Amino acid sequence: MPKQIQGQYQGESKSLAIVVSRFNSTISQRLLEGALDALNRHGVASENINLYWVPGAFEIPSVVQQILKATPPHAVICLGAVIRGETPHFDYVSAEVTKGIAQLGMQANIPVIYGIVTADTQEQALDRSGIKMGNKGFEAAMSALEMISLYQQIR
Ligand code: INI
Repeated sequence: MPKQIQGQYQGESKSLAIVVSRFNSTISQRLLEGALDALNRHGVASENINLYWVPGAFEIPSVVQQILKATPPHAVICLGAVIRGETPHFDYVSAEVTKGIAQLGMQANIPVIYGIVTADTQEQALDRSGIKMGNKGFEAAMSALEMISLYQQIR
């Protein structure tokens, strides 16, 4: 039987940074509520959560980079919504934020969690932020706790 290593959902004495974009704020506010709910239910003290607001999803990676350089928490959760609409802006913004978060996650010693909803329509985005298909913010926070624990076990 192989030794199996997996993360636990243990929030006590864990510190988290949440970087959330104001663009499409109806959605990002819901993602934030989901994330805070998950963290609260798993024992993360609210004074151990720092919330950073940025104008749009494009700005998320650069702020995460600053957080990583300053005093890194146990994990960073990135939340935002990129909606296709009718401009090619969607493709640029969604590609950059996705690539940026992935690169930072690879370089950092802490988990950097991708909680960005990318959707064709606002309705689809709402579905993924608590209406029909779960809340991606809640899921991102759960992933953060699991990954913190997994990183600690690897060390
Ligand atoms: N920012 C988002 O977070 N979501 C979007 O859907 C979006 N679209 O499609 O334009 C968006 N654009 C703004 C962008 O993130 C930057 O804030 C802006 O370009 C300034 O750098």
